[in-house]
Formats: sequence, structure tokens, C-alpha cells
Amino acid sequence: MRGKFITFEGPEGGGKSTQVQALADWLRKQGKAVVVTREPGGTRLAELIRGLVRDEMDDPPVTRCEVLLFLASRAQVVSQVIRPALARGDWVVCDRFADSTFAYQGFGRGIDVQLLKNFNDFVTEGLVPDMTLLLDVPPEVSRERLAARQAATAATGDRIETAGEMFHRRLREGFFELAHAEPKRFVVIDATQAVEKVAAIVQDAARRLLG
Ligand code: Z5A
Repeated sequence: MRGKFITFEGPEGGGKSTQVQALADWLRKQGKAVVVTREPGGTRLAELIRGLVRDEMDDPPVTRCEVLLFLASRAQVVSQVIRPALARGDWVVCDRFADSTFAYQGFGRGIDVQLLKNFNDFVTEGLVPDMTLLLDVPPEVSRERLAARQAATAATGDRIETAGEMFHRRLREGFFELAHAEPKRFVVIDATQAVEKVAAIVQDAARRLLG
């Protein structure tokens, strides 16, 4: 029997990486084999692409190039990691997927969302998550969390994190619009709550897939 495919989405600093690990641990306790992956990334080539889209460089990718890099990464991880895992019956938990392209490159950067959906269908061959957990935080909370993390790790914000305020507002609205259009797939979670509270809501949602 095919496994289930769960994605986490939302603005930066919403706690996706934290909740991906917590959900994977919980699913394993329920007896599921779980594969954790992320976008961009998840295979050797896709991780190289991740470096390219996140780096500060003298000649950063133009928007159309950025779209194609994210899609190229997705083609790799879908065919080499996600589809084989689902075919084995494993559950796949993925940190970002196609909705990030629609929100960031579509609503954020202004590329036609329908065009992005067509490209996305090409690279995923129609693969759609069984459930998408949208961890919503307003831009102020996102900024505070990233600043705290940067202070703790001496890291600097990447090219997308440092995009302007309006960009971050548009992409948050974009995520809401995507969720509104597919209420059966999306679960929208107020991710300003404590980590444990968010994890409990995520588990309740996943219980529905466990049947
Ligand atoms: N991107 C795109 O443009 N198009 C695409 O198609 C795709 C992606 C697939 C990926 O970067 C970038 O690529 C991303 C979108 C773009 N844009 N940026 N920038 P990434 O994967 O490195 O970054 P991210 O996905 O935005 O994740 P993040 O910044 O690491 O945040 P997060 O994973 O959502 O949160 P976290 O790492 O779990 O937590 C962040 C901090 O907050 C950390 O210190 C936690 O301890 C803390 N935290 C977490 N939860 C809480 C709660 N509940 N309360 C308080 N503090 C918390």
C-alpha cells in the first residue's frame, strides 16, 4: 500500500524544521517507516542546487532562473526519494514542497501562479501531498526568531530571508490563498504558539491520515 506524503509550509522561522522532526519521531512511535526530506535539497544534486539558490553571490539568479532551480531540485527529490519511499509504503515528511514555489515565486516574485502549477506538474508528474501543514507566523515573529537564531549561531540571513517587508507580506497572503483553495489538503496552524502546542495540533492532524 502506498505511504502518505505530508508537507510543511509557511514563512521562514515558522518552526517547520522543528515540527518535521517532531512529527517524524511521533510517526515512528506509531510504527510507521518514515523518510524525512526537504526542499530545496534531499539528494546530492538537489543539495548543490540548494547552495546555489541560498548563496549571496555577485550575480544572483534572475527570477526565472530561480524558478527553474527550485523545480530542478524538486524533479530530483521526487523521482529519487519521495516516489520510491511512497511506493515502499513509507511515510514521507517534507520540509517545503510545491506550495513554496507558488507562494515565493508566484505571490512573492510575481510569476503567474498557473504557469508555475503547469511547470510543477511536469516535474512532479502530478504528485500532490496527502496533507499540508501550514505553519503561519506574521513577519514580525518570523524576523524575531531568525534574528535570535542568527545571534546564537553567528549566521547571516540568506538572499530570500532578507527580501523586503512587502515580499514577506505577499507570500504570507499567498499561503493563505493556497490553503483557502484546497481546504481538505491544508491544515492552517497558528505557529506563534509554543513548540509543544504546535506539535500536538500537528499530531492530531496526522492521526486523521493514520485512520
Ligand atoms: N523556497 C522558494 O523560494 N521556493 C521554493 O520552491 C522552495 C523554497 C522549495 C529555503 O530555506 C528557502 O527557499 C526559503 C523558501 C525558499 N526561503 N527563505 N529564506 P530554508 O529551508 O533554509 O529555510 P526555511 O524553510 O525558511 O526554514 P527556517 O528559516 O529554518 O525556519 P523553520 O524551519 O520554519 O523554523 P525552525 O528552524 O524550526 O525554527 C526557527 C527558529 O525558531 C529556531 O531557533 C527555533 O528554535 C525557533 N522556534 C521554532 N518553533 C518555535 C516556537 N513554536 N516558538 C518559539 N520559537 C520557535
